[in-house]
Amino acid sequence: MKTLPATRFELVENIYKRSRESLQTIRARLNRNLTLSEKVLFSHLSSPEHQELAPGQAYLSLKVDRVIMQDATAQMAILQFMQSNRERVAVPASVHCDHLIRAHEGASRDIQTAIQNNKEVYDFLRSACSKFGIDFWGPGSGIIHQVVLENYAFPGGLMIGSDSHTPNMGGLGMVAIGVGGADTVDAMAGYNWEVLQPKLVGVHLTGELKGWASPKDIILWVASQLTVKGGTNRLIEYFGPGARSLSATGKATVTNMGAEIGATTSVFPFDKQSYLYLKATRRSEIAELAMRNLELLSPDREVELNPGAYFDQVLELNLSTLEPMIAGPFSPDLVRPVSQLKEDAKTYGYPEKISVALIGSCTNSSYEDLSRAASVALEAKRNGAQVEVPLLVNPGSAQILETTTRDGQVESLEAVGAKVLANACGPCIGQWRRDDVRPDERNTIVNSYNRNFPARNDSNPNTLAFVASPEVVMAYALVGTLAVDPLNDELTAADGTRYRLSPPPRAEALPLQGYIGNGQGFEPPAEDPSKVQLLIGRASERLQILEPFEPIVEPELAEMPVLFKTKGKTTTDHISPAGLWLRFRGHIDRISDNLLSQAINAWTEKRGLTYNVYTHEQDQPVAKVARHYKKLSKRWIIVGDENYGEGSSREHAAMSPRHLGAAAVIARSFARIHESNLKKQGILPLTFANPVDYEKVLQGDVVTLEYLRELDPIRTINALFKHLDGSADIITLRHNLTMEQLAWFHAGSALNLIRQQRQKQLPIDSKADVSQKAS
Ligand code: MIC
Ligand code: SF4
Repeated sequence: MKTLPATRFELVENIYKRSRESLQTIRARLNRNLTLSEKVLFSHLSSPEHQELAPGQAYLSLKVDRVIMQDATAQMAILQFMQSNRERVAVPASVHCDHLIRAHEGASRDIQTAIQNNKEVYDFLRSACSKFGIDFWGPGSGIIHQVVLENYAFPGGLMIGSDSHTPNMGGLGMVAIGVGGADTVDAMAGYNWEVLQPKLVGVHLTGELKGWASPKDIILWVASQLTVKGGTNRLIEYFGPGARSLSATGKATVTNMGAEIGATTSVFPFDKQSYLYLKATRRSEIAELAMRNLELLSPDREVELNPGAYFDQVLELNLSTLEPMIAGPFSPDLVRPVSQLKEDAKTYGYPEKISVALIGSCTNSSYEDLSRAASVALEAKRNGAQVEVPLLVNPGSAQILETTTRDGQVESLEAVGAKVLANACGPCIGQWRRDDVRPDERNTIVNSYNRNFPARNDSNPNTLAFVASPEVVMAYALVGTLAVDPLNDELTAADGTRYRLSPPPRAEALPLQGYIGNGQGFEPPAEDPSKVQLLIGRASERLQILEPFEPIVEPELAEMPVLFKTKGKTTTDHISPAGLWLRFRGHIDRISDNLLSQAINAWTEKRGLTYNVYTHEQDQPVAKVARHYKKLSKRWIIVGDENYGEGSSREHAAMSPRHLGAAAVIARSFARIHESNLKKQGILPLTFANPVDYEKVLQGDVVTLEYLRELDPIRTINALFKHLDGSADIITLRHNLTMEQLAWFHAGSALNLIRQQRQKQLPIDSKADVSQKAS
């Protein structure tokens, strides 16, 4: 029988032991009570005695317990890991094949198609995992965050993952942080990993969810309070009796979507519910161990009694008064109660007819989620109703699908017309072959995913996506329009029966008969890695061995053209769209053709088109102009608006600009992961000291940047912007690079620095370039 994967008991035991020792040192230093997140972060410090502690200022150097990657980001992560010249990963790690499966004909056919179409990528990842000691989860096993929650997450641990929704594991008391692939390489190559010490936001939950309200509404409410940039460099810690009333998977929904407000991560204390979840997912020993170590896994008692003294900001939410919410279009913080949407649709002219409803994704596809949606479906069925619009369901994992098939939820959903897709990201990341609307048709969709940026789900910027809980999405599928409030209005079934939906009962959080179906698609690494050959084709259009980036030298910073100035929201989906481009995630040159193709040009308002400073041609694709500058050996810059790089962890949004010649991105402000990705890849992320100076950047400008030789204490740089009419502006910019990050820039990238350091340590004969071994 195949051994099922798991986090080893001894590993967790050692981590708790080490945590206890580190916390003793920290308590002696700080002499005050600690929040849960402080306990977990500080207990993972590489040097608890000497680490400078200053929220919002100090970089914490941390020992990571586990790394997770998904197939769309693992390719670059592993290609970079190969540059580090290490033979095995230094910490436990896993790769999950979930992003490359395209939804079209239903689960099993779509998985077969994916296996054929992505063969070389899967072969590469499988062989690399086997060789480097990484657990591999093949297509059909499930979505990374669900599978990791089911198998690897444990309370009090520190995990990083090359996906922004890694904080999902905060539902189980783990501090889990989304990062770019280059960061995962730090940990996998055996180095400490650094993150800016976040400020702390406490969310005090009281009361209990009632009626239609669900965990999704908690995070939508928090998003409405903090907005998409309000969580930047902040860690959100939930606590209080309301927190203890939520299931582990419900908590994971909340922490998962902390990514939508840019939070470093979010976390809940370990409690009875987390204990039960661990037990139900074959981890009784770890559950008992966690119970015995409760003080490491929950805040000190005084924190709950007097939160204002321990958090930089405290939000109060009484769950008993929470209403079901819906967010959108185009931004996850555009939130209102469901009861207000029909009016908003009229006021703002949203297309009322819903074209498709979708349930699932890593955020909302637990046993409890599908059970609640299935209860709504059952009630509708009893009233003779069917869905009015297509309803697509992507379960989170093989375990969820098999268990809910056995227990009847899948049948209830199918009975009203739902179609079950593969256990994968599917339409959540634009892997959706949509035949029902024209590619640019204005239309409305409703889903239980987490993001609703333009063009995300179906590459169509005219699709308006609204995000709500699975049960609310199910209700909308039954009415097919935003013009009806499905939770309060009277509904009519196809045969004319009038009925009202009653709120679904609180569902079982865990299956009474236990979970089944875990471990499908799992492949452990090889016992003898020397026998494994890396499979990477030479002429592949999907995979390209990475060449180290050349350092940017001082003379190159003179008279650099502004390639593009973005206006408004510029998420990583605008900078490096996913969907069809996921195909090229392992090929830096091919994927770079998508650069900024969804971003709005601040001068012309046109999407993805820009001006060539040298040929004076207007409305050219951004990548084409960048390639022209590269050919002329000119470095260039991007100018961004607020919260530039919001959303995902995909480092392609930093690597493509680097590959095509960017030296800097100057923005009003940055999202955390993207800013860090830029630094890692050797691009300077700079902000306007005076944000209104953004307005001074004109089409056709060339910029000369002061070279960052060493850290200037006030951390400003001057930039000379020369305009086409011969006038010029000197603009003061800020940077927040540390000495070490500046060294990345000087080396050409963080990885170049790792390689240099490692080459100094290695004996000559083990310095062979991995690229030559690959065939
Ligand atoms: C997303 O939800 O945007 C993604 C796709 O999961 C990304 C990762 C990626 O682009 O591969 C994320 O959230 O980091
Ligand atoms: Fe996949 Fe969507 Fe979750 Fe990203 S948010 S990991 S695309 S399911």
